[in-house]
Amino acid sequence: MSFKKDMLWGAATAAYQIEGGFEEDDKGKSVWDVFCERKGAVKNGDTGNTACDHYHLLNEDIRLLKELGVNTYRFSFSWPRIIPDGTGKVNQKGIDFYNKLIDGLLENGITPFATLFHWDFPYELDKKGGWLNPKSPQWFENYAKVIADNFGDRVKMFATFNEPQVFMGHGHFTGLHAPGKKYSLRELTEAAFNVLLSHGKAVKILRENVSDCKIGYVSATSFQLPLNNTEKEIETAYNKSFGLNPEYWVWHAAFWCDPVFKGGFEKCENLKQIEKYLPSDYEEKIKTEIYQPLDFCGLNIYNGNRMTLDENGDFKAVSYGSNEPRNSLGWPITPEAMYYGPMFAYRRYGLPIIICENGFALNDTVSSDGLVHDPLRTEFMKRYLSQLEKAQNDGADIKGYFAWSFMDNFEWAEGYEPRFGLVYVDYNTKKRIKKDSFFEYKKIIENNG
Ligand code: IFM
Repeated sequence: MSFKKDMLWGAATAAYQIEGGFEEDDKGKSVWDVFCERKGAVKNGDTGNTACDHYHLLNEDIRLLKELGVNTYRFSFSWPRIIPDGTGKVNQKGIDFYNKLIDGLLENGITPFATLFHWDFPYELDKKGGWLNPKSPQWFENYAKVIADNFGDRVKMFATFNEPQVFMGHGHFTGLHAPGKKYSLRELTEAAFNVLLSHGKAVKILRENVSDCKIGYVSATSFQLPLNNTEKEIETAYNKSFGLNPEYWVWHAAFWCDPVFKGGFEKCENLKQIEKYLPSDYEEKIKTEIYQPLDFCGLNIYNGNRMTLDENGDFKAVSYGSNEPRNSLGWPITPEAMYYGPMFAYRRYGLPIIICENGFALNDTVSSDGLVHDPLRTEFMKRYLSQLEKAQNDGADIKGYFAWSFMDNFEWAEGYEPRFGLVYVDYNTKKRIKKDSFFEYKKIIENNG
């Protein structure tokens, strides 16, 4: 395998999943702090209160990143750590923590890549209606300005949102994630549109206040994967991947990505059913407020849906076999998602592609030799990366790859059981152990493939 010489090789995390220090140094509560207290909300009653204790073990974690050899590290800022009430007074101690992180990364030659929002919404703002409040885009804009003013001299790579599909879909529709809401379709659409407006405002503020920065937006993905690769099948898979299904639109790439990357939804029959919930001037708002020039399209790719054509040449789903391999969360393993995903997204949006997350959950254990042997994770990574290389060779502009995750962490409603890390975390002692995949990924980085 071989990638372009300026390839970004990174590892990713998110604030709530690793930091801990949930009520230290004047941090405000996030919706996740509150959600975890609900009985039965998170498996085994787990919480992110201490998580990996990254808040205190920051220097050790930076040393590990250095040893891993990544040239970039993707982390997220905790909005309520920086602005405890969500708007208003800035918490200097929160700023100090991220300054230590950013300076430590830069001293070690690692480019910081910061996500503004990876799901830990300020609880105080949730009490005011959260994303449903028409003021939410201004709240987010104000937060983005604080980020720009405090870190923009050193952080030059940003993503506004991580996987809006998931924090809206699970947080505000199924109720499985914080804040656990079950909105009506009308409420959901209004809140989702406010998220899109917030994205637009944040991009503008970052551009105005941070010189020479690169800004993107990170989508969850669930691409359709043609089984036989015929031209007709590929076309059908592409169209279906970006089709707007009115019942499931909150999970769809087209709803979340077309306004941001293309400046509007493609006209289709199904759009009519969603339109009734959107503001009457939504097209204008997308063009003037949401659609801001971006530098990259961030994709989180774990798997996709296999498909083929039926005897009439129409779309037909191919189910994933019950005897085929899965990760410990039961997710299918479909390496070809790492080919078709970037190919389809590049074709539609024409922006450089960064794989912002890709990884494999296992119930890793420490062996009697004190080490963690995870050959399946390495195998997974190699198979997916070779598909990414194929996409690059077939013309997609691939700029980077981030392993999810740098270390084991709090997997939201699933708690601590699924482990995605390259570094094992003993949650009792907080001891870190480099897994075999850590060393394998290090070799991949050293060889640029
Ligand atoms: O852990 C999550 C992450 O926060 C968002 N993307 C998917 C990962 C694995 O589920």
